[in-house]
Amino acid sequence: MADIRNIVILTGAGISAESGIDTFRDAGGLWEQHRVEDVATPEAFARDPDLVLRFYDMRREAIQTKAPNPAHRALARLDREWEGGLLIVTQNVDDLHERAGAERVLHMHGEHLNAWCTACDTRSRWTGPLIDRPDCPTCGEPCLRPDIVWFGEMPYRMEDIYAAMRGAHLFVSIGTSGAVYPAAGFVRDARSLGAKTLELNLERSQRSGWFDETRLGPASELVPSWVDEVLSQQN
Ligand code: BJW
Repeated sequence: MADIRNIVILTGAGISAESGIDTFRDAGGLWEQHRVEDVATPEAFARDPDLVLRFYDMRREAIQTKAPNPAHRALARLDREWEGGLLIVTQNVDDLHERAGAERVLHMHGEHLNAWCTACDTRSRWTGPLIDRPDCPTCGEPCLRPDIVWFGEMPYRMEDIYAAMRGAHLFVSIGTSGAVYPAAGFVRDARSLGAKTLELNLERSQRSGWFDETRLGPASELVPSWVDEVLSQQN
């Protein structure tokens, strides 16, 4: 740890599971109630916008009733206390990292609490429903959609992510199955750029073989103890 200064952390649905937010691919995960291709592609939105808007309205409302868990709080502590570079790249569209107090957070798959106006291309904070086609607060057109990166769309801020990866000494992946690209390939990218790689997950993921080390257990236990370890090396 002594030679580690810059850290990139990738989080996935597993970090929010113990806050009561369903993961995508575990038993009981979201896609069992709604098929991914019915809701998470631009084609699905064009075909059946009411289904997609209702699905996201339901989830936008639900996340606002959830609270950060010890894993989110541990990363927020790391963000406050770590003197080196740090970027928390989250695939999650909830706001639990921010509500725990983390600031160096990048949402590569968008955010439930934003709406994107396809008429004027602005994003607005949005906590209510979209099903009734409210007007965009900027241009007045009723063209708001969830600010979520769907399959086939480009994830956000890839240049910022790769800039952080190029300087990273350690890449840590927390609670993600490694099923969805480009995030699934970050571990391979990080390794080829010279970073050490660590996975924290409830069970082995599709990408476990690509990590230098994998630790298995619930994020609410693994993440606080890893953060203690990292910060104790700094002091
Ligand atoms: C715990 C735990 C606990 C549980 N403690 N752990 C063929 C080959 C390769 C790629 C493609 C291909 N065909 C198409 C593609 C590209 C496509 C893709 O990857 N498809 C795959 C299905 C193959 N990707 C895209 O289209 C992306 N865009 C893109 O590629 O653009 C082009 C590009 C090119 C070059 C560079 C850059 C870009 C866009 C992907 C958008 C993903 N969107 C979603 C839906 C958002 C909508 C919504 O929220 O409703 O984002 S998909 C869904 O999966 C969501 C998640 O962010 C993402 C990842 O899921 P995650 O977080 O890993 O969750 P799970 O459920 O899979 O796993 C949970 C994990 O937690 C498990 O491992 C558990 O063990 C663990 N866990 N409890 C710790 N308590």
